[in-house]
Amino acid sequence: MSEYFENIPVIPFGGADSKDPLAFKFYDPDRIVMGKPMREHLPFAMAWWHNLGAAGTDMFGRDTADKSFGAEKGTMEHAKAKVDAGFEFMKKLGIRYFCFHDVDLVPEADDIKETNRRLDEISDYILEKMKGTDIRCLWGTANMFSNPRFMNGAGSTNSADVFCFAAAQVKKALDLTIKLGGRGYVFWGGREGYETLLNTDVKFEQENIARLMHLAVDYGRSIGFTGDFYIEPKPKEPMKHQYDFDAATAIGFLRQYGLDKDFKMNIEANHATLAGHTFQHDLRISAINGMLGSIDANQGDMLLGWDTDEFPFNVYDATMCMYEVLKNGGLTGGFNFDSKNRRPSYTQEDMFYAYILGMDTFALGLLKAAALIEDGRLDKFVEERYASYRSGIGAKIRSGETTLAELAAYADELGAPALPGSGRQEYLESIVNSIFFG
Ligand code: XLS
Ligand code: NI
Ligand code: NI
Repeated sequence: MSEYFENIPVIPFGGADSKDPLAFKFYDPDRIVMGKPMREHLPFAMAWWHNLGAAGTDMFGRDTADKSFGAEKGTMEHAKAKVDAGFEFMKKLGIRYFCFHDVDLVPEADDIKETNRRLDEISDYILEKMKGTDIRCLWGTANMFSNPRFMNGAGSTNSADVFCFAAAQVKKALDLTIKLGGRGYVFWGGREGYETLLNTDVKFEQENIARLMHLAVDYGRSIGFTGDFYIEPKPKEPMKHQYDFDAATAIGFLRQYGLDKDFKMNIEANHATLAGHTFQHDLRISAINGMLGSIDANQGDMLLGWDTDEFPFNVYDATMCMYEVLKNGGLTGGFNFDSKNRRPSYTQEDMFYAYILGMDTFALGLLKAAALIEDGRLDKFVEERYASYRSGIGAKIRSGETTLAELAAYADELGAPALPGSGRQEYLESIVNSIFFG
């Protein structure tokens, strides 16, 4: 088949007033924002698993969408049809990156040698497709959570044999990532956690996860991988408790085991909210630790307690995300739409509408975040808020040139401090609204 999405044109930029559902309203790749074209601010990626794989199945019902792309599922012919459809999709939307798990690319065989042979075949095929395009891999990863062998985890498994299979998959997925020009390699520890502490040696398991990561770094560097490794934190699901709970926990883990030079965070919006944080919180924590690497762009549902992986629609959240990204000087990674259509949005058009929504939401977020920064009132307020540390006793505290006794003496003399100044939250929120809608 030469074209899979026959009724879909190359998606143009139509502008905010456009009523064309198959046009971007805000994503204008060439538009310059703070000195750089939008496309460079927003390296968007297609998630192979959701876009070419997920077909609407949930716990209560089977597929609603047809993702066969004209081939029989579970065959190499289907794997290749997915490549063809995926590249057509990315080209039509102007998306320059994709992300994959090993078993998103080919059907897994019973024997790992055969799976790896299939992976060689499909990656040759993808390389061919990449020729003459600027489409590259953003990051690759190994699926170490679907196969029953990983029921007790991969790095954290109680079985040394399973640990070896995890190592084998990481090795192969790293080979593929490098072959496809990947910028990064992700560890999402879906089953690296526990259901009950009654059967779990947490210290042992965490040491082994770190061991697997060290082995991956050593191997990756030895074959010339210069990109970043990422941890993608998530607090739970499928396990009751996942060790990479949130950015702060994952960063502490990386430092404890000497992995912090090679790893950064891949922050997923829906994971941050599952951890009881805002998306912006986990981005900020990563950024201030020099570890904001990449983003899984999606959103959750306030009323549902799991990873619903919705396409990002919330412009406030996207704006605060882009605010963090701009302040971080960009990302070494990109924006992977780890998002899926809702089950009743099962047509081909819906696949495009979803990406148009997501890309427009982040384009709007970029524009509004740039406006917030250029306006300057938020930055100025924050700067002034800490002014008491710029001179006198405050400056001494910051430079470490004081003692607890000196500070106590200072407090004695003062008797009581003045109240520390209003936080002005409502005023600041109204600035944000005026920038959004003014
Ligand atoms: C699942 C994760 C997963 C990772 C890649 O919740 O988001 O899709 O992004 O393994
Ligand atoms: Ni997720
Ligand atoms: Ni993800």
